[in-house]
Amino acid sequence: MTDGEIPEDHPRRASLVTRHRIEAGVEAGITSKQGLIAQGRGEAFDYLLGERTLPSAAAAERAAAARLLLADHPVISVNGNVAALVPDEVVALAEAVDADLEVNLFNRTEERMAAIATHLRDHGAATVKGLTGDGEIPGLDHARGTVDADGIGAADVVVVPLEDGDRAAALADMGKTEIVIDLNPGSRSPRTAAIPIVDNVVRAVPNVTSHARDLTDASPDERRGIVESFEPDAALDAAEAAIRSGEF
Ligand code: PTJ
Repeated sequence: MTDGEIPEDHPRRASLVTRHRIEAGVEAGITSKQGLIAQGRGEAFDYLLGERTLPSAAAAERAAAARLLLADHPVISVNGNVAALVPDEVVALAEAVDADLEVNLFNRTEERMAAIATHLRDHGAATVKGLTGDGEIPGLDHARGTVDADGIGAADVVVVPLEDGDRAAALADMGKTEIVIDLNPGSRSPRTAAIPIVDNVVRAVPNVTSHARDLTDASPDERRGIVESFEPDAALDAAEAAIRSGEF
């Protein structure tokens, strides 16, 4: 089944389209089988959040856009789930904020690295980093620690969508500013981030791009003001409160 074959008025259309993309990602050798499980976990949180962008997440998305526009060398990290779910959208975000795209995988194989890089190029990416792997994030004993020296290795701001928490902590230890997208407000990654976005990556990435376009002509002072007025702990608390109360 393709996205187009799922009826427009199906009440669970967004969820079915997302599932289909992840499934197709696994079949194409882009997404790992564990990615299916990660998607299921994310869906459960999305359901509890009402499958919408909370006002606190919208504020985080605007702060993320402002921070990316202020960055000297922003990099968007892409794993197998992100490549399957939002390939056009990450390319558009990279263009809007002049960021690099870098493939970085937990379950790293040369085949998946190459398949994801090709997939991103097919979706319009001019350059895709991550294949050189000549840099290292200290303190990580798995494949996520392998990065490009002139990519994540040299970045001042890194967008980290959907991942396990230890790289997020290691990047923070390197002094990098992290923007994390994760539907679980209790997960270690958003709790480590300067800007945690508790939203589905399929909504979050286009939202950040649209804020970035809106802020194209904003002054550095205005952008800094947006970043400084964002409160990460309050955003995480608001997401947790929304889940606990069940009130949408
Ligand atoms: O492609 P690889 O090899 O790098 O592997 C990627 C996965 C995602 C399999 C790997 O990083 C992993 O196992 O991650 P975890 O530990 O399952 O964490 C994934 C986090 O992302 C969880 O906190 C989920 O709630 C969250 N998540 C899942 N789907 C989405 C999401 N957050 C936002 N949008 C989603 N669609």
